Amino acid sequence: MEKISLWRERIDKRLKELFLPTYPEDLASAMAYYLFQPGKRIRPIITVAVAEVLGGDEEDAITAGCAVEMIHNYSLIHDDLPAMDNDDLRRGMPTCHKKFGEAIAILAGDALLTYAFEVLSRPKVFKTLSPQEIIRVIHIVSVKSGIEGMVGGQALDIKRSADLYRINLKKTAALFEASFMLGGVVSKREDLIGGLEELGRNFGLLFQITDDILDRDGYFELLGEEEAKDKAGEMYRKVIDGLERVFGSKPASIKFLADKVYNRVREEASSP
Ligand code: GRG
Repeated sequence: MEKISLWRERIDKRLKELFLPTYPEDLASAMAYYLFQPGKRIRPIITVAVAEVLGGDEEDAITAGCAVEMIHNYSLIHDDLPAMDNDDLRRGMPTCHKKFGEAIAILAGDALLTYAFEVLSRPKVFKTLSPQEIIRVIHIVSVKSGIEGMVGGQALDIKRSADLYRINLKKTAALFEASFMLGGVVSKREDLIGGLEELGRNFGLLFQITDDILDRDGYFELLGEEEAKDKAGEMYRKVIDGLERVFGSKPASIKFLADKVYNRVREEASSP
């Protein structure tokens, strides 16, 4: 979809404008390493897609989404570390700690997380948001990325101390909840925030289940291929039904994103 490619280009451009660190050189390079690799940018794309449907300022949505993208990339740096998944490759390239060493990779993750909040609170970074709305953005991003959200989910995952649903709800879906909710805040539609949060939750769970099916772990291991695919179908339908409930229609751009995520396993199903 043409519009989504254009949003992705604008997100990449805005990330470059917002990202200013240059010193210490190795730390700045390690922070930039994942952030400027060609990721899908699905989280900021969701924020701008929601804002477009609700009449919010797209550039402000992109800015808020860029902060979430920084947090997403910090989480990948830390997730790849020897103390966590101990991965050598990410997106087909050496992981951050393989390239820069473990200590710098830890610090790069820390600095990218902190930098997201520096960006969100930077003077005049938003054109249309009041100070209260900016605090609302910061609060949503904090809650969804911290102990109540992604970091809490990662801890549950490491300890295997909750069921897969609860782990995924926090580890993966929380940042998607933030992405949908931020589109609502930028559009000054506080009345829709609960619905957007639920939509983000279901979208995030769909994203994680399809990822598990492709990687043959998580839900794939727990339920087997057929049931995991049924579960993905169930989550997809929840997303599509949620669109109608929240927006009163099925916005083509958001439906396109849900289709793209779900099609990853639909196509899988038809491949030998
Ligand atoms: C270390 C605090 C901390 C959290 C880690 C994101 C995460 C939590 C772990 C990564 C491993 C994993 C399977 C996460 C589930 C979410 C997921 C599939 C992330 C990958 O996101 P994509 O596909 O990545 O959007 P790109 O490369 O497109 O940016």
